[in-house]
Amino acid sequence: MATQQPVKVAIIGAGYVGATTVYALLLSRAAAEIVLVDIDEDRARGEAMDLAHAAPFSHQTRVWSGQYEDCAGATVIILTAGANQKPGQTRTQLAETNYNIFREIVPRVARHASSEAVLVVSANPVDVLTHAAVTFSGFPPHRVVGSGTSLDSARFASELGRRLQIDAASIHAIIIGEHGDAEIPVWSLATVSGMHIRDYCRQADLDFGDEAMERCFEETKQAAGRIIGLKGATGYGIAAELLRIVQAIVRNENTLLPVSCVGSYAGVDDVALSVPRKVNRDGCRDAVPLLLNEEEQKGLGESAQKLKGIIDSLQS
Ligand code: 6V0
Repeated sequence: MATQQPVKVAIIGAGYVGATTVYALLLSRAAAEIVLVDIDEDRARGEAMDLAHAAPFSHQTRVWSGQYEDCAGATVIILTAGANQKPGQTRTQLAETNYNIFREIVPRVARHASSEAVLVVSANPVDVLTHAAVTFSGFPPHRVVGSGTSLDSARFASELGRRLQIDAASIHAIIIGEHGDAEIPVWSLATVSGMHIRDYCRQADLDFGDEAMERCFEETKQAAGRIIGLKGATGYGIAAELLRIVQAIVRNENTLLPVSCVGSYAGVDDVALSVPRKVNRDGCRDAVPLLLNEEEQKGLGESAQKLKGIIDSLQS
């Protein structure tokens, strides 16, 4: 049996998401070494010291703050540097600021990353920045994985679970498209125990019609904005999602996750958005050929057009 190399993860951006993600990786024993890089070196150093003190209670993980050259040898490099949403702001309003940050940081990461490293993008707007990370790194698109709508999908399954009183883990329900206002709930493929949600509700004598479905999706879509309104930022959900993506990569799992990747969608070329893809040591090469209904297919096209417009305007 081949011996596994100890896993090194680099995280660019030692803010709320970066530090919380290290904490999740640490407690899950997902890496042997984690390096934090930030323009604010004191913040990175402070977070690394604080986090290192959690290691003796969990796992011999080396957590430290470093420079871009320390991305060398990392299996996964998470890009989460940049401005975050303020209350009332949309993700796309962050585009220009964070695109310019990516223009600066991604070539520096790429210069030192190994040819097998996978970049994982979570800074917002995540689809636009996943595309930017491919452009500025020169990596093949499948080696740049955007966190995309995995978190929205988790929120969607949780919201459905809450309403149907079923553990979210037992519900298959995904959101695809933009991680943002143009995201699409794939109701046509949402199932409980292999039964379509509507069939399940009919059999179980539950009242869950069009209006309830609409409200369920609206709750899901508004969740991040509500959390930001209440506490200023979101962090735990995305950190858990990033942990899941890192695990799927380093364990070569072939787990299907709705992640963002540059490709062609609904006839729109060279754009990044989320559909379920196999996540493994190679990144996220294979997309699931989803059987969408007409409305969902139309929504995917609108999402792709919207994102293409933002990407084109930033590139011009
Ligand atoms: P934060 O706590 O302000 O941290 C951002 C960090 O980035 C700070 O430590 C900055 O110093 C650092 N930074 C800024 N510019 C640079 C640079 N040029 N080089 C290196 N480091 C830099 O923000 P937070 O951690 O809350 O959010 C980070 C990003 O993640 C934002 O774009 C959020 O919108 C995004 N999120 C994405 C989510 C998702 O679901 N994909 C969820 C939550 C946040």
